Amino acid sequence: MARACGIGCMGERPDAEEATMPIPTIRDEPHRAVAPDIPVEERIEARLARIEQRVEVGNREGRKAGRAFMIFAVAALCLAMVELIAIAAKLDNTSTSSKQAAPASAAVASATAAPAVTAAPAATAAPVVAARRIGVTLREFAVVPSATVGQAGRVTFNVRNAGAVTHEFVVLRTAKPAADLLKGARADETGNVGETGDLQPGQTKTVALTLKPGHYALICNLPGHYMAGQHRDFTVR
Ligand SMILES: [Cu+2]
Repeated sequence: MARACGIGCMGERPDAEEATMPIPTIRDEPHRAVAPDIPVEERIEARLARIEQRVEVGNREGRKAGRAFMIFAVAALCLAMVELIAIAAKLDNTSTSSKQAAPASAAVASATAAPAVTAAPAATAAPVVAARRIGVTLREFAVVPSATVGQAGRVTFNVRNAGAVTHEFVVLRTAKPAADLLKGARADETGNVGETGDLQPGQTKTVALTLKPGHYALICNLPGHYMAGQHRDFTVR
């Protein structure tokens, strides 16, 4: 009896042969039942074969489901691995960035510390920072700018007469030293690039000038004031 071995023999047949074989259904049974000429043994055998086939179909479906589950499980595992790697990378990044943060803050500390070190000699020496806004104090008989070096371009002079008499503020572009401009009783105003006009005691006026690099003289040219020493050298870089 070829079929007697049952479920255990299923592996003997190749899958391709199984696939082409028609699978009998329960609806076939009444036809067989109305044929009493078929011997009982054969009918049992046929029924066994059908049961076997059904079991096998079930098995195949089960295997398919198993394979699908395996694919799903592998995919899930892959996703989990990818996520784990991503988290590990993120952790690594944060640890390296925190490592980099330390030198960065150290650099900031040194950067802020550096001017403090250089500030001490700068305070004793003449100011060398090219300024765009310069405060100027006028008094008898001096011109006192907050900086003697201006930055080329737009320079704003905020001029205040801190004296007891009227003064003026004149900017001359000249190669000569501010003390060497005397022509008669006053300074030669050749190269005048701007001035405030008369400033009464306590008065303040702002003059914004576009200055090219070079040497300048800041003076008050009211009668006798320049000769009295009311002038100052100024440089634009
Ligand atoms: Cu003056």
